[in-house]
Amino acid sequence: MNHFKRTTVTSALPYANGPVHIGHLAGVYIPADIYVRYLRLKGEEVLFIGGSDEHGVPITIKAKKEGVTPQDIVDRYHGIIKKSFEEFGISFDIYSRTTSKTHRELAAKFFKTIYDKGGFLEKTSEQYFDVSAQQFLADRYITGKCPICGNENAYGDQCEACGTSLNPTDLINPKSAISGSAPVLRETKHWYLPLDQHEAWLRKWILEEHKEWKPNVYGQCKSWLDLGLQPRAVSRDLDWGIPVPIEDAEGKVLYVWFDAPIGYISNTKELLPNDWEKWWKDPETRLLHFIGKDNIVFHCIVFPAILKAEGSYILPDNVPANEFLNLEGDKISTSRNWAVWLHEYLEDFPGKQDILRYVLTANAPETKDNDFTWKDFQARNNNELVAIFGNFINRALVLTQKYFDGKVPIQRNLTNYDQQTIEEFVNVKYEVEKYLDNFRFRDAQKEAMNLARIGNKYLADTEPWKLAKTDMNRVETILNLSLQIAANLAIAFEPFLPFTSAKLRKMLNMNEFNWKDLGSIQLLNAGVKLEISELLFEKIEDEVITNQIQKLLDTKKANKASAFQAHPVKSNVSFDEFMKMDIRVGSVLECQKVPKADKLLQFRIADGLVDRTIISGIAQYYPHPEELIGTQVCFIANFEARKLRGIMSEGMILSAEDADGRLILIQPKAQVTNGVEVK
Ligand code: B3M
Ligand code: ZN
Repeated sequence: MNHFKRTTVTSALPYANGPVHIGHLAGVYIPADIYVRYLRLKGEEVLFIGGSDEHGVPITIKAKKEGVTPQDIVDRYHGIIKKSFEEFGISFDIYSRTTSKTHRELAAKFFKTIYDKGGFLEKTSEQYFDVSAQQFLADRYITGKCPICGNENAYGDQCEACGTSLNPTDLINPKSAISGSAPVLRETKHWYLPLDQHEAWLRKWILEEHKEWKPNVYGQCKSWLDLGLQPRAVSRDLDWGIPVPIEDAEGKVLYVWFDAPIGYISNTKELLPNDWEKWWKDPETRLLHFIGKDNIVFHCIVFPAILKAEGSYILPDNVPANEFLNLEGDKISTSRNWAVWLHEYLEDFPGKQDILRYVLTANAPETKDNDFTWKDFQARNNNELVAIFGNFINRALVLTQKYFDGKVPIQRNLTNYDQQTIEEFVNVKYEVEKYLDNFRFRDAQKEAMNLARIGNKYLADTEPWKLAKTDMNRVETILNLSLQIAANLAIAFEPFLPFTSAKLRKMLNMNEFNWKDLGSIQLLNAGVKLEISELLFEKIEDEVITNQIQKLLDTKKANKASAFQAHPVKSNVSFDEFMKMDIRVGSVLECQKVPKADKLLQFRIADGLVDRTIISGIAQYYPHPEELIGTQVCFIANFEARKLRGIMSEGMILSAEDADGRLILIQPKAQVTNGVEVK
């Protein structure tokens, strides 16, 4: 690690088609910000790059829905997102956007350089074309009947009813979402990044040379690499994006995942027009990408392949991706409005950004998905920030006010107990560093909190208020050391709680501070007058929390009502019609993921007669399919057999769809004979 001269830190560029919520903060922006602040405090050379991702199909769809231009959409949300980040103290050196001129030029130049080197494949394929609108259709612009579950409104890339990922040509009776007409297949030419040709060096680079990457990141890369990489198209037929900069490419733009990561570089260039290259090309620069888990393949495989193909750039040294944050036990979802939006939080909790920062770090989804709950938010505020951190600072300041007129008292002879306390908090520094260096932010923050615990214990054990009657010299030393601990807290918490640290520094009259002073007991000079203290944190009452929970319950209710409206009761069926459907129970003999289809599970079912294979689009809800072996499921035995991803599927397995779209298998509660009917 030491051979690096400087560090370039990037954090994922959020799509500018909606505001940001706590999941974004917890997964990406807070960890990145903590890390950058830590490096800055250490005096290291570091650059923190952010920006909005302003291309891609979802933005065009949103614009169409609202009857405005895509540019209107990104202008609106870029502003909202940028403001939220500022308000939460995310300390970007630049927060720009992928519609900037610098970016359009640089992304085009990237493409051209790779193209000129012969780094792309050119391939013609058949894609759906809307004749009346005279345009090719992005996958999301095609709807039709899902071949798996029969949902009439499946999209060309996915059926949202059964969760299956699809190709547009899988849809039965495809329709254009633009004109409603049936699209036709037409030939179109695109450029592909031949990832298969990059596979060998990627394998070596990741699997052998970066074993230190977080297990969730390394594991995802390994499974992608083990499945074998395929060429990926880097262009699209779309009218929103950066035009493919070569001849004969009319109507074609760069694929959003080609241009977006280049945005990190463009934004650096915009910030430092004459000095950007060393941040991206010097092997002595360490490049780090902070992202969420859904972006791993793009940052660990696709973007490195793009950089390598271009030829003059460094590759990331680490990609500390996080898992997802849930909210009160449910997946955060924009469409279901199941989120705590940052701009709404600020309305409800003005000035309390650090509390959210603290709670999100304490619960960061570092190794697995994690849950945010309002009760936990309250408990962490009341029992940790108020009762431990705030309480210690308040006691140290109030006592100093009382006995020394608010001036830092002198430090006299240290006792053994003082020495012991000092040793403990010097040790905190090394622990915090160790965790921060390994991107373990929750543990780092927990360790920093120990400083306040040590301070509280020190005051409780030494009881200066009792000594004040007999031994004022001793009281001087005790309060001096307590204030030194308070100053240490201001340094240790700067990366985590920047607003609190600034307040505390002001109270303690600390002008200069840096990381290497952490552990020192000479941070404050005797005689310095402290500012009148204000409370750093205040208790959050039950009522406030109940209100937030009620707000979420209301959302849930509204969602349930609209789910019923979205799926009204279908028209009646007669008994005979019902009896036509042959539903039976069978045992799962085998169950595994279908290769290269992240939503599909392949079952082998013992149906009491012969065994049969059934494909079901539930893989994302059953991450350990082997655990289903031996259980019984219900299936439609007389469902017409169909071929899916080259596999004959002979039936349909039944699941219940929860309000949030989650699919849960219908399984008999007691063991029954395989092949019996469900009536
Ligand atoms: N905008 C995806 C996302 O927000 C994408 C990240 C781009 S990083 C270059 O999840
Ligand atoms: Zn479906």
